[in-house]
Amino acid sequence: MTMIVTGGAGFIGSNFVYYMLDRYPDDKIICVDCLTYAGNLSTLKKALKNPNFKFYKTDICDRKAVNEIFEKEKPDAVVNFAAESHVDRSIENPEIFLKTNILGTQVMMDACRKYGNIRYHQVSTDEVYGDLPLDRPDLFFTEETPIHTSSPYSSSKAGADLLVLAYHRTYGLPVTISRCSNNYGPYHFPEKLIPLMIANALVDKPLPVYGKGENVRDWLYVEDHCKAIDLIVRKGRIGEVYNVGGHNELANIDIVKLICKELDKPESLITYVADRKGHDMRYAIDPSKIHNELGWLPETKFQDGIKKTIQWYLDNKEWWQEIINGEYQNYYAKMYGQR
Ligand code: NAD
Ligand code: TDX
Repeated sequence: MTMIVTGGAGFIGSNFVYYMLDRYPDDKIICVDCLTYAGNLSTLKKALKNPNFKFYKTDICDRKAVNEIFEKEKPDAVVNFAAESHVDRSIENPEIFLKTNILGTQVMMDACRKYGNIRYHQVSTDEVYGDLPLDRPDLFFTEETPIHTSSPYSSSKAGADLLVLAYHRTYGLPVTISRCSNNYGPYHFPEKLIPLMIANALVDKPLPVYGKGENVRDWLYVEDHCKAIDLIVRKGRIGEVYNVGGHNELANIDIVKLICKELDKPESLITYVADRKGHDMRYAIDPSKIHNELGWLPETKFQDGIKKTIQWYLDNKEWWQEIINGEYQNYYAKMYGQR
């Protein structure tokens, strides 16, 4: 099979590229990524040596360039990871989120239609369901939970999801959607909670916890997400949405304390800062559908996954230090300077 993977130079996309090259040595992976601040070619260094891997530095909104790739590579399937993915950035500047996340999705699906009704998978998020209250631990997101977004980011992802389902119903495009909870693991960009806290703790910088740190996220090791997507692409029912999550809810403050403990750093580094606007309280996925239909279960326990992740950041300092020494400094000063 030849598969186009968009956003393959980012966090989850790159983990997926490596997972697929390893699992299916005869398949071809064509990565399409325009290398925004979040995309990093050094992440794909090993993949670039593999003859079954090809990289195009291309914007998914660029219809002409996307069509040329489809003509040349003749893909059997497309998995769309490419997106603006950071909630805080979407609050500062929503426009690029609407462009990439919605219009980019449209361009990719139009190419799928044009070149033979190609199988299309959309990588979405649990954030499209909004949030759950902290005092109702009995509630979970199912695929039937109404879309009810909070941020420009989640609204753009929800818009894309609706478009994907519309392309299925209107044009018969063979689509699936996965809605996953928070991922963690190697190559996670250090603007996100876990890698940011690891990077700051290692140099004894303050650890900026939003609000009271009570917000809960449902954490999943990135490789478990990759396995779920692979299963859905190969065996999922066309036109369906699958929730992906590991029943692994943790409050932000507990994660930050755990990182301090693992790195032997004092909790006095923790600094409570102004809350995120519209901050979602709790995400929690009910993964029964993907478990019952496709046999998926998360394999990495959080205690093991977080240790592996911290070790990866210790072993790969040059990867993230190069990032935080660049434009990231301006980002950090703007977002955290006066907070
Ligand atoms: P990321 O920000 O680390 O990577 C995004 C990648 O997309 C980057 O390589 C970037 O260069 C590329 N990209 C952005 N705009 C592009 C464009 N216009 N054309 C081509 N490439 C473009 O994101 P991530 O955390 O790896 O998330 C990947 C996908 O998974 C996103 O769709 C996100 O919404 C979804 N998701 C993420 C999580 C999570 O916890 N990180 C959870 C659920 C779903
Ligand atoms: O400095 C911080 N301090 C802090 O308290 C940062 C960066 C985050 N937080 C909090 C906000 C959230 O409650 O930590 C939690 C996690 O924040 P993020 O890492 O920004 O992730 P989140 O907003 O939950 O969104 C992530 O999961 C769903 C991804 O970034 C999305 O792309 C995905 O769809």
